Amino acid sequence: MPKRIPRIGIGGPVGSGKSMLIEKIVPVLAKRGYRICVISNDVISKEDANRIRKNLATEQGLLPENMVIGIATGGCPHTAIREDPSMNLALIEEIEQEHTELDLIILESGGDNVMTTFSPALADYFIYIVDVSGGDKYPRKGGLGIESCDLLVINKIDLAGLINADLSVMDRDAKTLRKGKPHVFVNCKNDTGIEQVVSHIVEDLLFEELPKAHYT
Ligand SMILES: Nc1nc2c(ncn2[C@@H]2O[C@H](COP(=O)(O)OP(=O)(O)OP(=O)(O)O)[C@@H](O)[C@H]2O)c(=O)[nH]1
Ligand SMILES: [Mg+2]
Repeated sequence: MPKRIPRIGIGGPVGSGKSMLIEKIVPVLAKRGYRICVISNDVISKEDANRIRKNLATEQGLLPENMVIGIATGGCPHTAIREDPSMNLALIEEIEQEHTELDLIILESGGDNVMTTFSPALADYFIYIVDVSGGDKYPRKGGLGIESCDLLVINKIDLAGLINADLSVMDRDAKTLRKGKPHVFVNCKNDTGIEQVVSHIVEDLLFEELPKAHYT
């Protein structure tokens, strides 16, 4: 029986920065020695997977090209990660049999609404990412994603001033709503908060600072 490779599920509204967060955390994790596979779910296209592969595999050589896989789910994004995750689970089963060397699988959900969650059968650690451009009423308005995720990422803080989003309000409301579970303010454009996100992943999911070997 192949080992279960730890899995992170990343969900959030359309355009909140799910793919870019992956493009930022993978280099940090890969440089620490973790061997990673990325599965990017999209409703119709495989555009995100192609972009992530080009950036992380082709240009940076941080993982093999075949370790970035696109799934065009064809239906509601949350169906493919919660109600019927069979497409993702079948793919993961194949990966777990053929790539026992892997330390981590990162799953990106297609962009969705505030009720996004991953089936526990699919993801062991759930990152929900919103961006400030929806206004500082998020995270106060809640929703399953914001409330139930293991780590809430509040992205695009560089844009806060442009839309009068008060980060201290978001900080206060995230603390209240999430009852102390962690959140991190991030700017994917200049890497603010990325190390913090990686620290949470290592401390809460991977449990080891320096694993065995590098891919290359
Ligand atoms: N200013 C700013 N732009 C960002 C930041 N993070 C991501 N973006 C931009 O936001 C846009 C959407 O980012 P993606 O990573 O494609 O978002 P996504 O959530 O994967 O989008 P879908 O998968 O299509 O739902 C892109 O144009 C990014 O360049 C950030 O921290 N600041
Ligand atoms: Mg994306």
